[in-house]
Amino acid sequence: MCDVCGCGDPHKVTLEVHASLLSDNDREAAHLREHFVGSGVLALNIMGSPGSGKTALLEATSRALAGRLRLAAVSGDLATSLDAERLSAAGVFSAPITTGSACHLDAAMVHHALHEGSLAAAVRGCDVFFIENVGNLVCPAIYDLGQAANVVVLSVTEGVDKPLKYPVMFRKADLVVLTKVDLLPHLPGVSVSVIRENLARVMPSARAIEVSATSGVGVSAFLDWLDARRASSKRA
Ligand SMILES: Nc1nc2c(ncn2[C@@H]2O[C@H](COP(=O)(O)OP(=O)(O)O)[C@@H](O)[C@H]2O)c(=O)[nH]1
Ligand SMILES: [Mg+2]
Ligand SMILES: [Zn+2]
Ligand SMILES: [Zn+2]
Ligand SMILES: [Zn+2]
Repeated sequence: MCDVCGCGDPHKVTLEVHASLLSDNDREAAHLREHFVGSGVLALNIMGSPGSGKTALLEATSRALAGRLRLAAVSGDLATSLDAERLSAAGVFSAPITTGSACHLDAAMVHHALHEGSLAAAVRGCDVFFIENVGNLVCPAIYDLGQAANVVVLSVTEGVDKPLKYPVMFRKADLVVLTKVDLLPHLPGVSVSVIRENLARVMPSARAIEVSATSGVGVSAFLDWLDARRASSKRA
């Protein structure tokens, strides 16, 4: 799928090339982190499967905040600016990053977007910068984007086993947002307590909240987490 990280063809991208790509990325991510920390912005890497509800969570967050925090975002997808348009309509200053064939965002893509047009000023002046990654539970986990924390969005419609099947992603999560809980009555095979047990098996200190972006249930728990992260970043 991706000829940058080599996930589509392990013969094309050798281990050495891969290691050097990651160290280039780490340098660029360190520079991005200086941007974010220097401007007092909480940068979050929002990851999860396609359709898990990443954009919907950010839309619901913006609506629930009703202007209390200034929000900016980039949305990564292979094609289209649909998510950035949705976020703009929900009151988030947003820009798309179209990756073409890459199945993840890397620090250079985010840095490039940051220095384009009016996004740089918006990010400098915002409280929280959401980096909505390409929908994928594998490759986005290995690219540092200079973020302060990783949020993994996991919808209950994906089944209970995903933490066990994609442990690298969940191990790196600072917060898991279990979304679409309004659909649980229609999913007799899905138990939130089993999802939580599976998260605990792969996450060092599992932290998960339950949200429905559609009904708004649980969005306030995400706002509380945002406030706590902002406070701890400021102290640091
Ligand atoms: N019922 C329900 N549907 C949701 C919820 N969150 C997202 N969706 C729907 O799931 C689909 C994918 O959501 P989207 O935000 O585009 O997912 P993304 O690809 O991860 O950004 C859309 O049709 C949303 O309306 C939720 O909490 N409850
Ligand atoms: Mg999206
Ligand atoms: Zn990949
Ligand atoms: Zn990739
Ligand atoms: Zn720069």
